[in-house]
Amino acid sequence: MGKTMKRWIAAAMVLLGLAVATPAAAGPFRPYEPWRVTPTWADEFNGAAGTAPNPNKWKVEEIDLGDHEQQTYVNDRRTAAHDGAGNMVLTAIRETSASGRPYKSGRLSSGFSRSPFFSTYGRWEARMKIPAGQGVWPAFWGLGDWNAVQHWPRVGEIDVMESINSGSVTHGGIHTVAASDNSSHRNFGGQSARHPSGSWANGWHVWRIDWDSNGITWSIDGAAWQTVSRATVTAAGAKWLFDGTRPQAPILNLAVGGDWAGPASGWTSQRFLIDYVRIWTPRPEGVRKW
Ligand SMILES: [Ca+2]
Repeated sequence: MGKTMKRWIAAAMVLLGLAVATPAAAGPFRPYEPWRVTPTWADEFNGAAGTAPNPNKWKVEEIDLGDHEQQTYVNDRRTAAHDGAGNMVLTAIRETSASGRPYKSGRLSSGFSRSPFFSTYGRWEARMKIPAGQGVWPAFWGLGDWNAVQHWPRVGEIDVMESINSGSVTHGGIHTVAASDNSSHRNFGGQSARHPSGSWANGWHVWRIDWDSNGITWSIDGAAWQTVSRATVTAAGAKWLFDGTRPQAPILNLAVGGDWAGPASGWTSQRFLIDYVRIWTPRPEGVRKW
């Protein structure tokens, strides 16, 4: 691709509110070396087959959300349970919910569990087998403390992995607010490389973020594909909501439909498998230098 074309695309991305991954200005990307972080929280999902998510780690949310999503998140072993083989399985099923939505599905949030877990900086990682199909929208992501900041996106959101439909690419980014009014939605991030054989839903993959006070880097299977830096976000007139005072809580869900993915069709059941969620925090001497 020519330099002019690259510049044009970069300009277009800025206009669209998408950050161009430009860590070069602040030095080369350096993910955390393993000894720079220490494990602080994890779920290996080793429960017996058919058992519920650990309530000390996850709240099975029961909620209807907007955006034309077609699922009701229910507390049901059919939509959220261990498989007995080391995985959590979130299943979307075509079955009318009590509120009249055409699908039921599962959503787990650590922030509303019996022992709410929030974390700042470090490494977040999950090994997952995502589904593909029209209208599927699996996600592993983080949300700030909703009880403290009952406003989206001022609460802050980090999407480690989102995939819609075919899963040919996956998405990662942040949602924040404009600095000017502390309210208007701004997002930064983009999509991963296209999977060489067609879909990231073809098997197990590991999605990760490395996060410190200067930015967040996304990777798949150990290969970094995007960095959104604090400097990029603030230079674009948006707030960096992802510092030490605003820890995030991990969430796993399998949404159906919505304005982004479009209405579901062509299937009656879809399974989103999660082998583990592991979170590390930096050792004091381990702050990444950019
Ligand atoms: Ca496991």
